[in-house]
Amino acid sequence: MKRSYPPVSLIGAPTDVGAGHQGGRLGPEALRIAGLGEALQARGVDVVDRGNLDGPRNPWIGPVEGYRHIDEVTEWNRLAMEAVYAELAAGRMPVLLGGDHCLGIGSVTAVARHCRETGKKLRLLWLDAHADFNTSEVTPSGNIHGMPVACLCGLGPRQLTHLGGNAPAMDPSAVRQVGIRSVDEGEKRLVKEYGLDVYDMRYIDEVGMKQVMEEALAGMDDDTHLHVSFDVDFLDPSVAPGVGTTVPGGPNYREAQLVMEMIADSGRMASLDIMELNPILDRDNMTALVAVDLVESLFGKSTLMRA
Ligand code: NNH
Ligand code: MN
Ligand code: MN
Ligand code: MN
Repeated sequence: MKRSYPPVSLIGAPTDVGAGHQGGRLGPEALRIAGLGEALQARGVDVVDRGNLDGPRNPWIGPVEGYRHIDEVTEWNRLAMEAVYAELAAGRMPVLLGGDHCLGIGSVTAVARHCRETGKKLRLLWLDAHADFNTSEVTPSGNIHGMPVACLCGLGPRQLTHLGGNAPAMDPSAVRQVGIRSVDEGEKRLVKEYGLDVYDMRYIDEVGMKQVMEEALAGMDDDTHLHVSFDVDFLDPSVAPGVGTTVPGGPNYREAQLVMEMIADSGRMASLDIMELNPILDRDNMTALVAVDLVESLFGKSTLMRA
């Protein structure tokens, strides 16, 4: 089936204030150099690049009361939330280019608001090696990129949980996490307590990616808004070395393509984050090129063969 896509707006969020390595702030530019906009245009998608958000610089200091750079994180997320919301309200598909994954707070808070206002059901597909469900009490690092899903579910500092006015921004029952293979000790307890639907690598090994994605995408209908939050460290480090927190044993290139193809086939993706790319840790921009390749599949590149 040939599908047509809504017009896309690329939004750069060049910051690494939520991460434990510097360099993620170069991510948006690396994705542009890898040809993200042109690749989507070549697929017939109407693409506008809104340029970069302009937030505070990375102060590069240690955690205070369990959080690193919380005020800078809050300001970047406020900017991201407003930019993403504006695109959705204009009937466009926002594609947020990180930047570190703390930006998922602003992005998904905006999507959740849009869903409430338009009567859509939110489904959040979190592709990541990590559960990103830490709090200031259990975080091993204080880095807020390890906390966005918790914040979205109402667990975290007020300035982040209430970014959109009320908390929680979303219900944990809307979350599907795929690719998970690094969850911190205290974080595990919280993930269970909140009942997150986690498809970890063990489960992927056992039943295969096809069944995992069928399960993760099940139950959506015409009224579902699917938000895909793609942390590039979801991928195995052999295909995607350019991230700050690599974890061995991730999906290989073909498994990742299948994930993207099945999302494309669902026809429900209405917003997207591409997060955690760190060009300083990359080789010849290869991780950005792989990310662009996968995003092309998200927009139906491979489905032609099956028409
Ligand atoms: N769980 C670790 C932490 O909280 C690492 C998080 N890093 C990520 N998450 N890239 O996706 O610090
Ligand atoms: Mn809409
Ligand atoms: Mn993440
Ligand atoms: Mn991650």
